[in-house]
Amino acid sequence: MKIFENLKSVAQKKGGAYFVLIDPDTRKSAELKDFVQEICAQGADAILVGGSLIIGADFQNSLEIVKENSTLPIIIFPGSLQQLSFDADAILYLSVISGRNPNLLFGDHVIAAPTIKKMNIEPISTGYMLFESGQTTTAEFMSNTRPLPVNKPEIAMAHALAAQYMGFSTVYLEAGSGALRSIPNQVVKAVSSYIDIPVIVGGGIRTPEEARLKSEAGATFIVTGNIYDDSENIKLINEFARAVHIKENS
Ligand code: 1GP
Repeated sequence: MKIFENLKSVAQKKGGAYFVLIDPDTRKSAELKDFVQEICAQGADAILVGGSLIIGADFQNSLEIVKENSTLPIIIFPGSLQQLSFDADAILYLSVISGRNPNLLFGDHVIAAPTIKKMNIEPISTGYMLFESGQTTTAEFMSNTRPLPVNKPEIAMAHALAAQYMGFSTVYLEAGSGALRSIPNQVVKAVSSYIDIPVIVGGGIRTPEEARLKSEAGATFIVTGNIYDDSENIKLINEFARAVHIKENS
């Protein structure tokens, strides 16, 4: 558990840690190289790679480029069993606990486990909780599950606590990539203060201020991805990182 333990220490020290998600479909090789270098130079804490549905990109090829250009931990955020690579340091070993799709609760995991062991990448057991966020997201559609309501924090709290009791290392509160609305701060707060394992929050976070409020609400790790589809925004990585690192920049 070296990678995840280190990231928890980073978050503890800085008041939160910031992850940038790379969807391999969104960048050509040359742009990907520059993007990875910017993520590292501008103070993010880890790189996630993956997508609910990858259509055009070659996952392994993208991972190679990320690895060649990164000084940060590289964590696969898998949308499917096809998204595995020797070039990652770790993988979010996701169970979609907000839903009741058996393969995504404990099915694909059985198929992937021997490969993950062979590849020697660190599995980070993650209770993945999809929330409704204003419209159907790719994650929701592809997982064939119903998202959690945002106006009933007690349901989310019970799911997260069950995840902790079952031994998950973390829970991921997910609004879905490009979500109209990110996870409400009061839901982040309700869940984070109710459980003892770290909370990852992502989906639809568009400004550093929004990221800071989630960090202040108790999120341990903040993820953004979509915002950088517009290359103009890449210069904002440092602002996001500083916003999440609330202990260093209060
Ligand atoms: C999606 O939580 C991540 O799985 C990031 O979401 O792309 O909306 O930032 P965005």
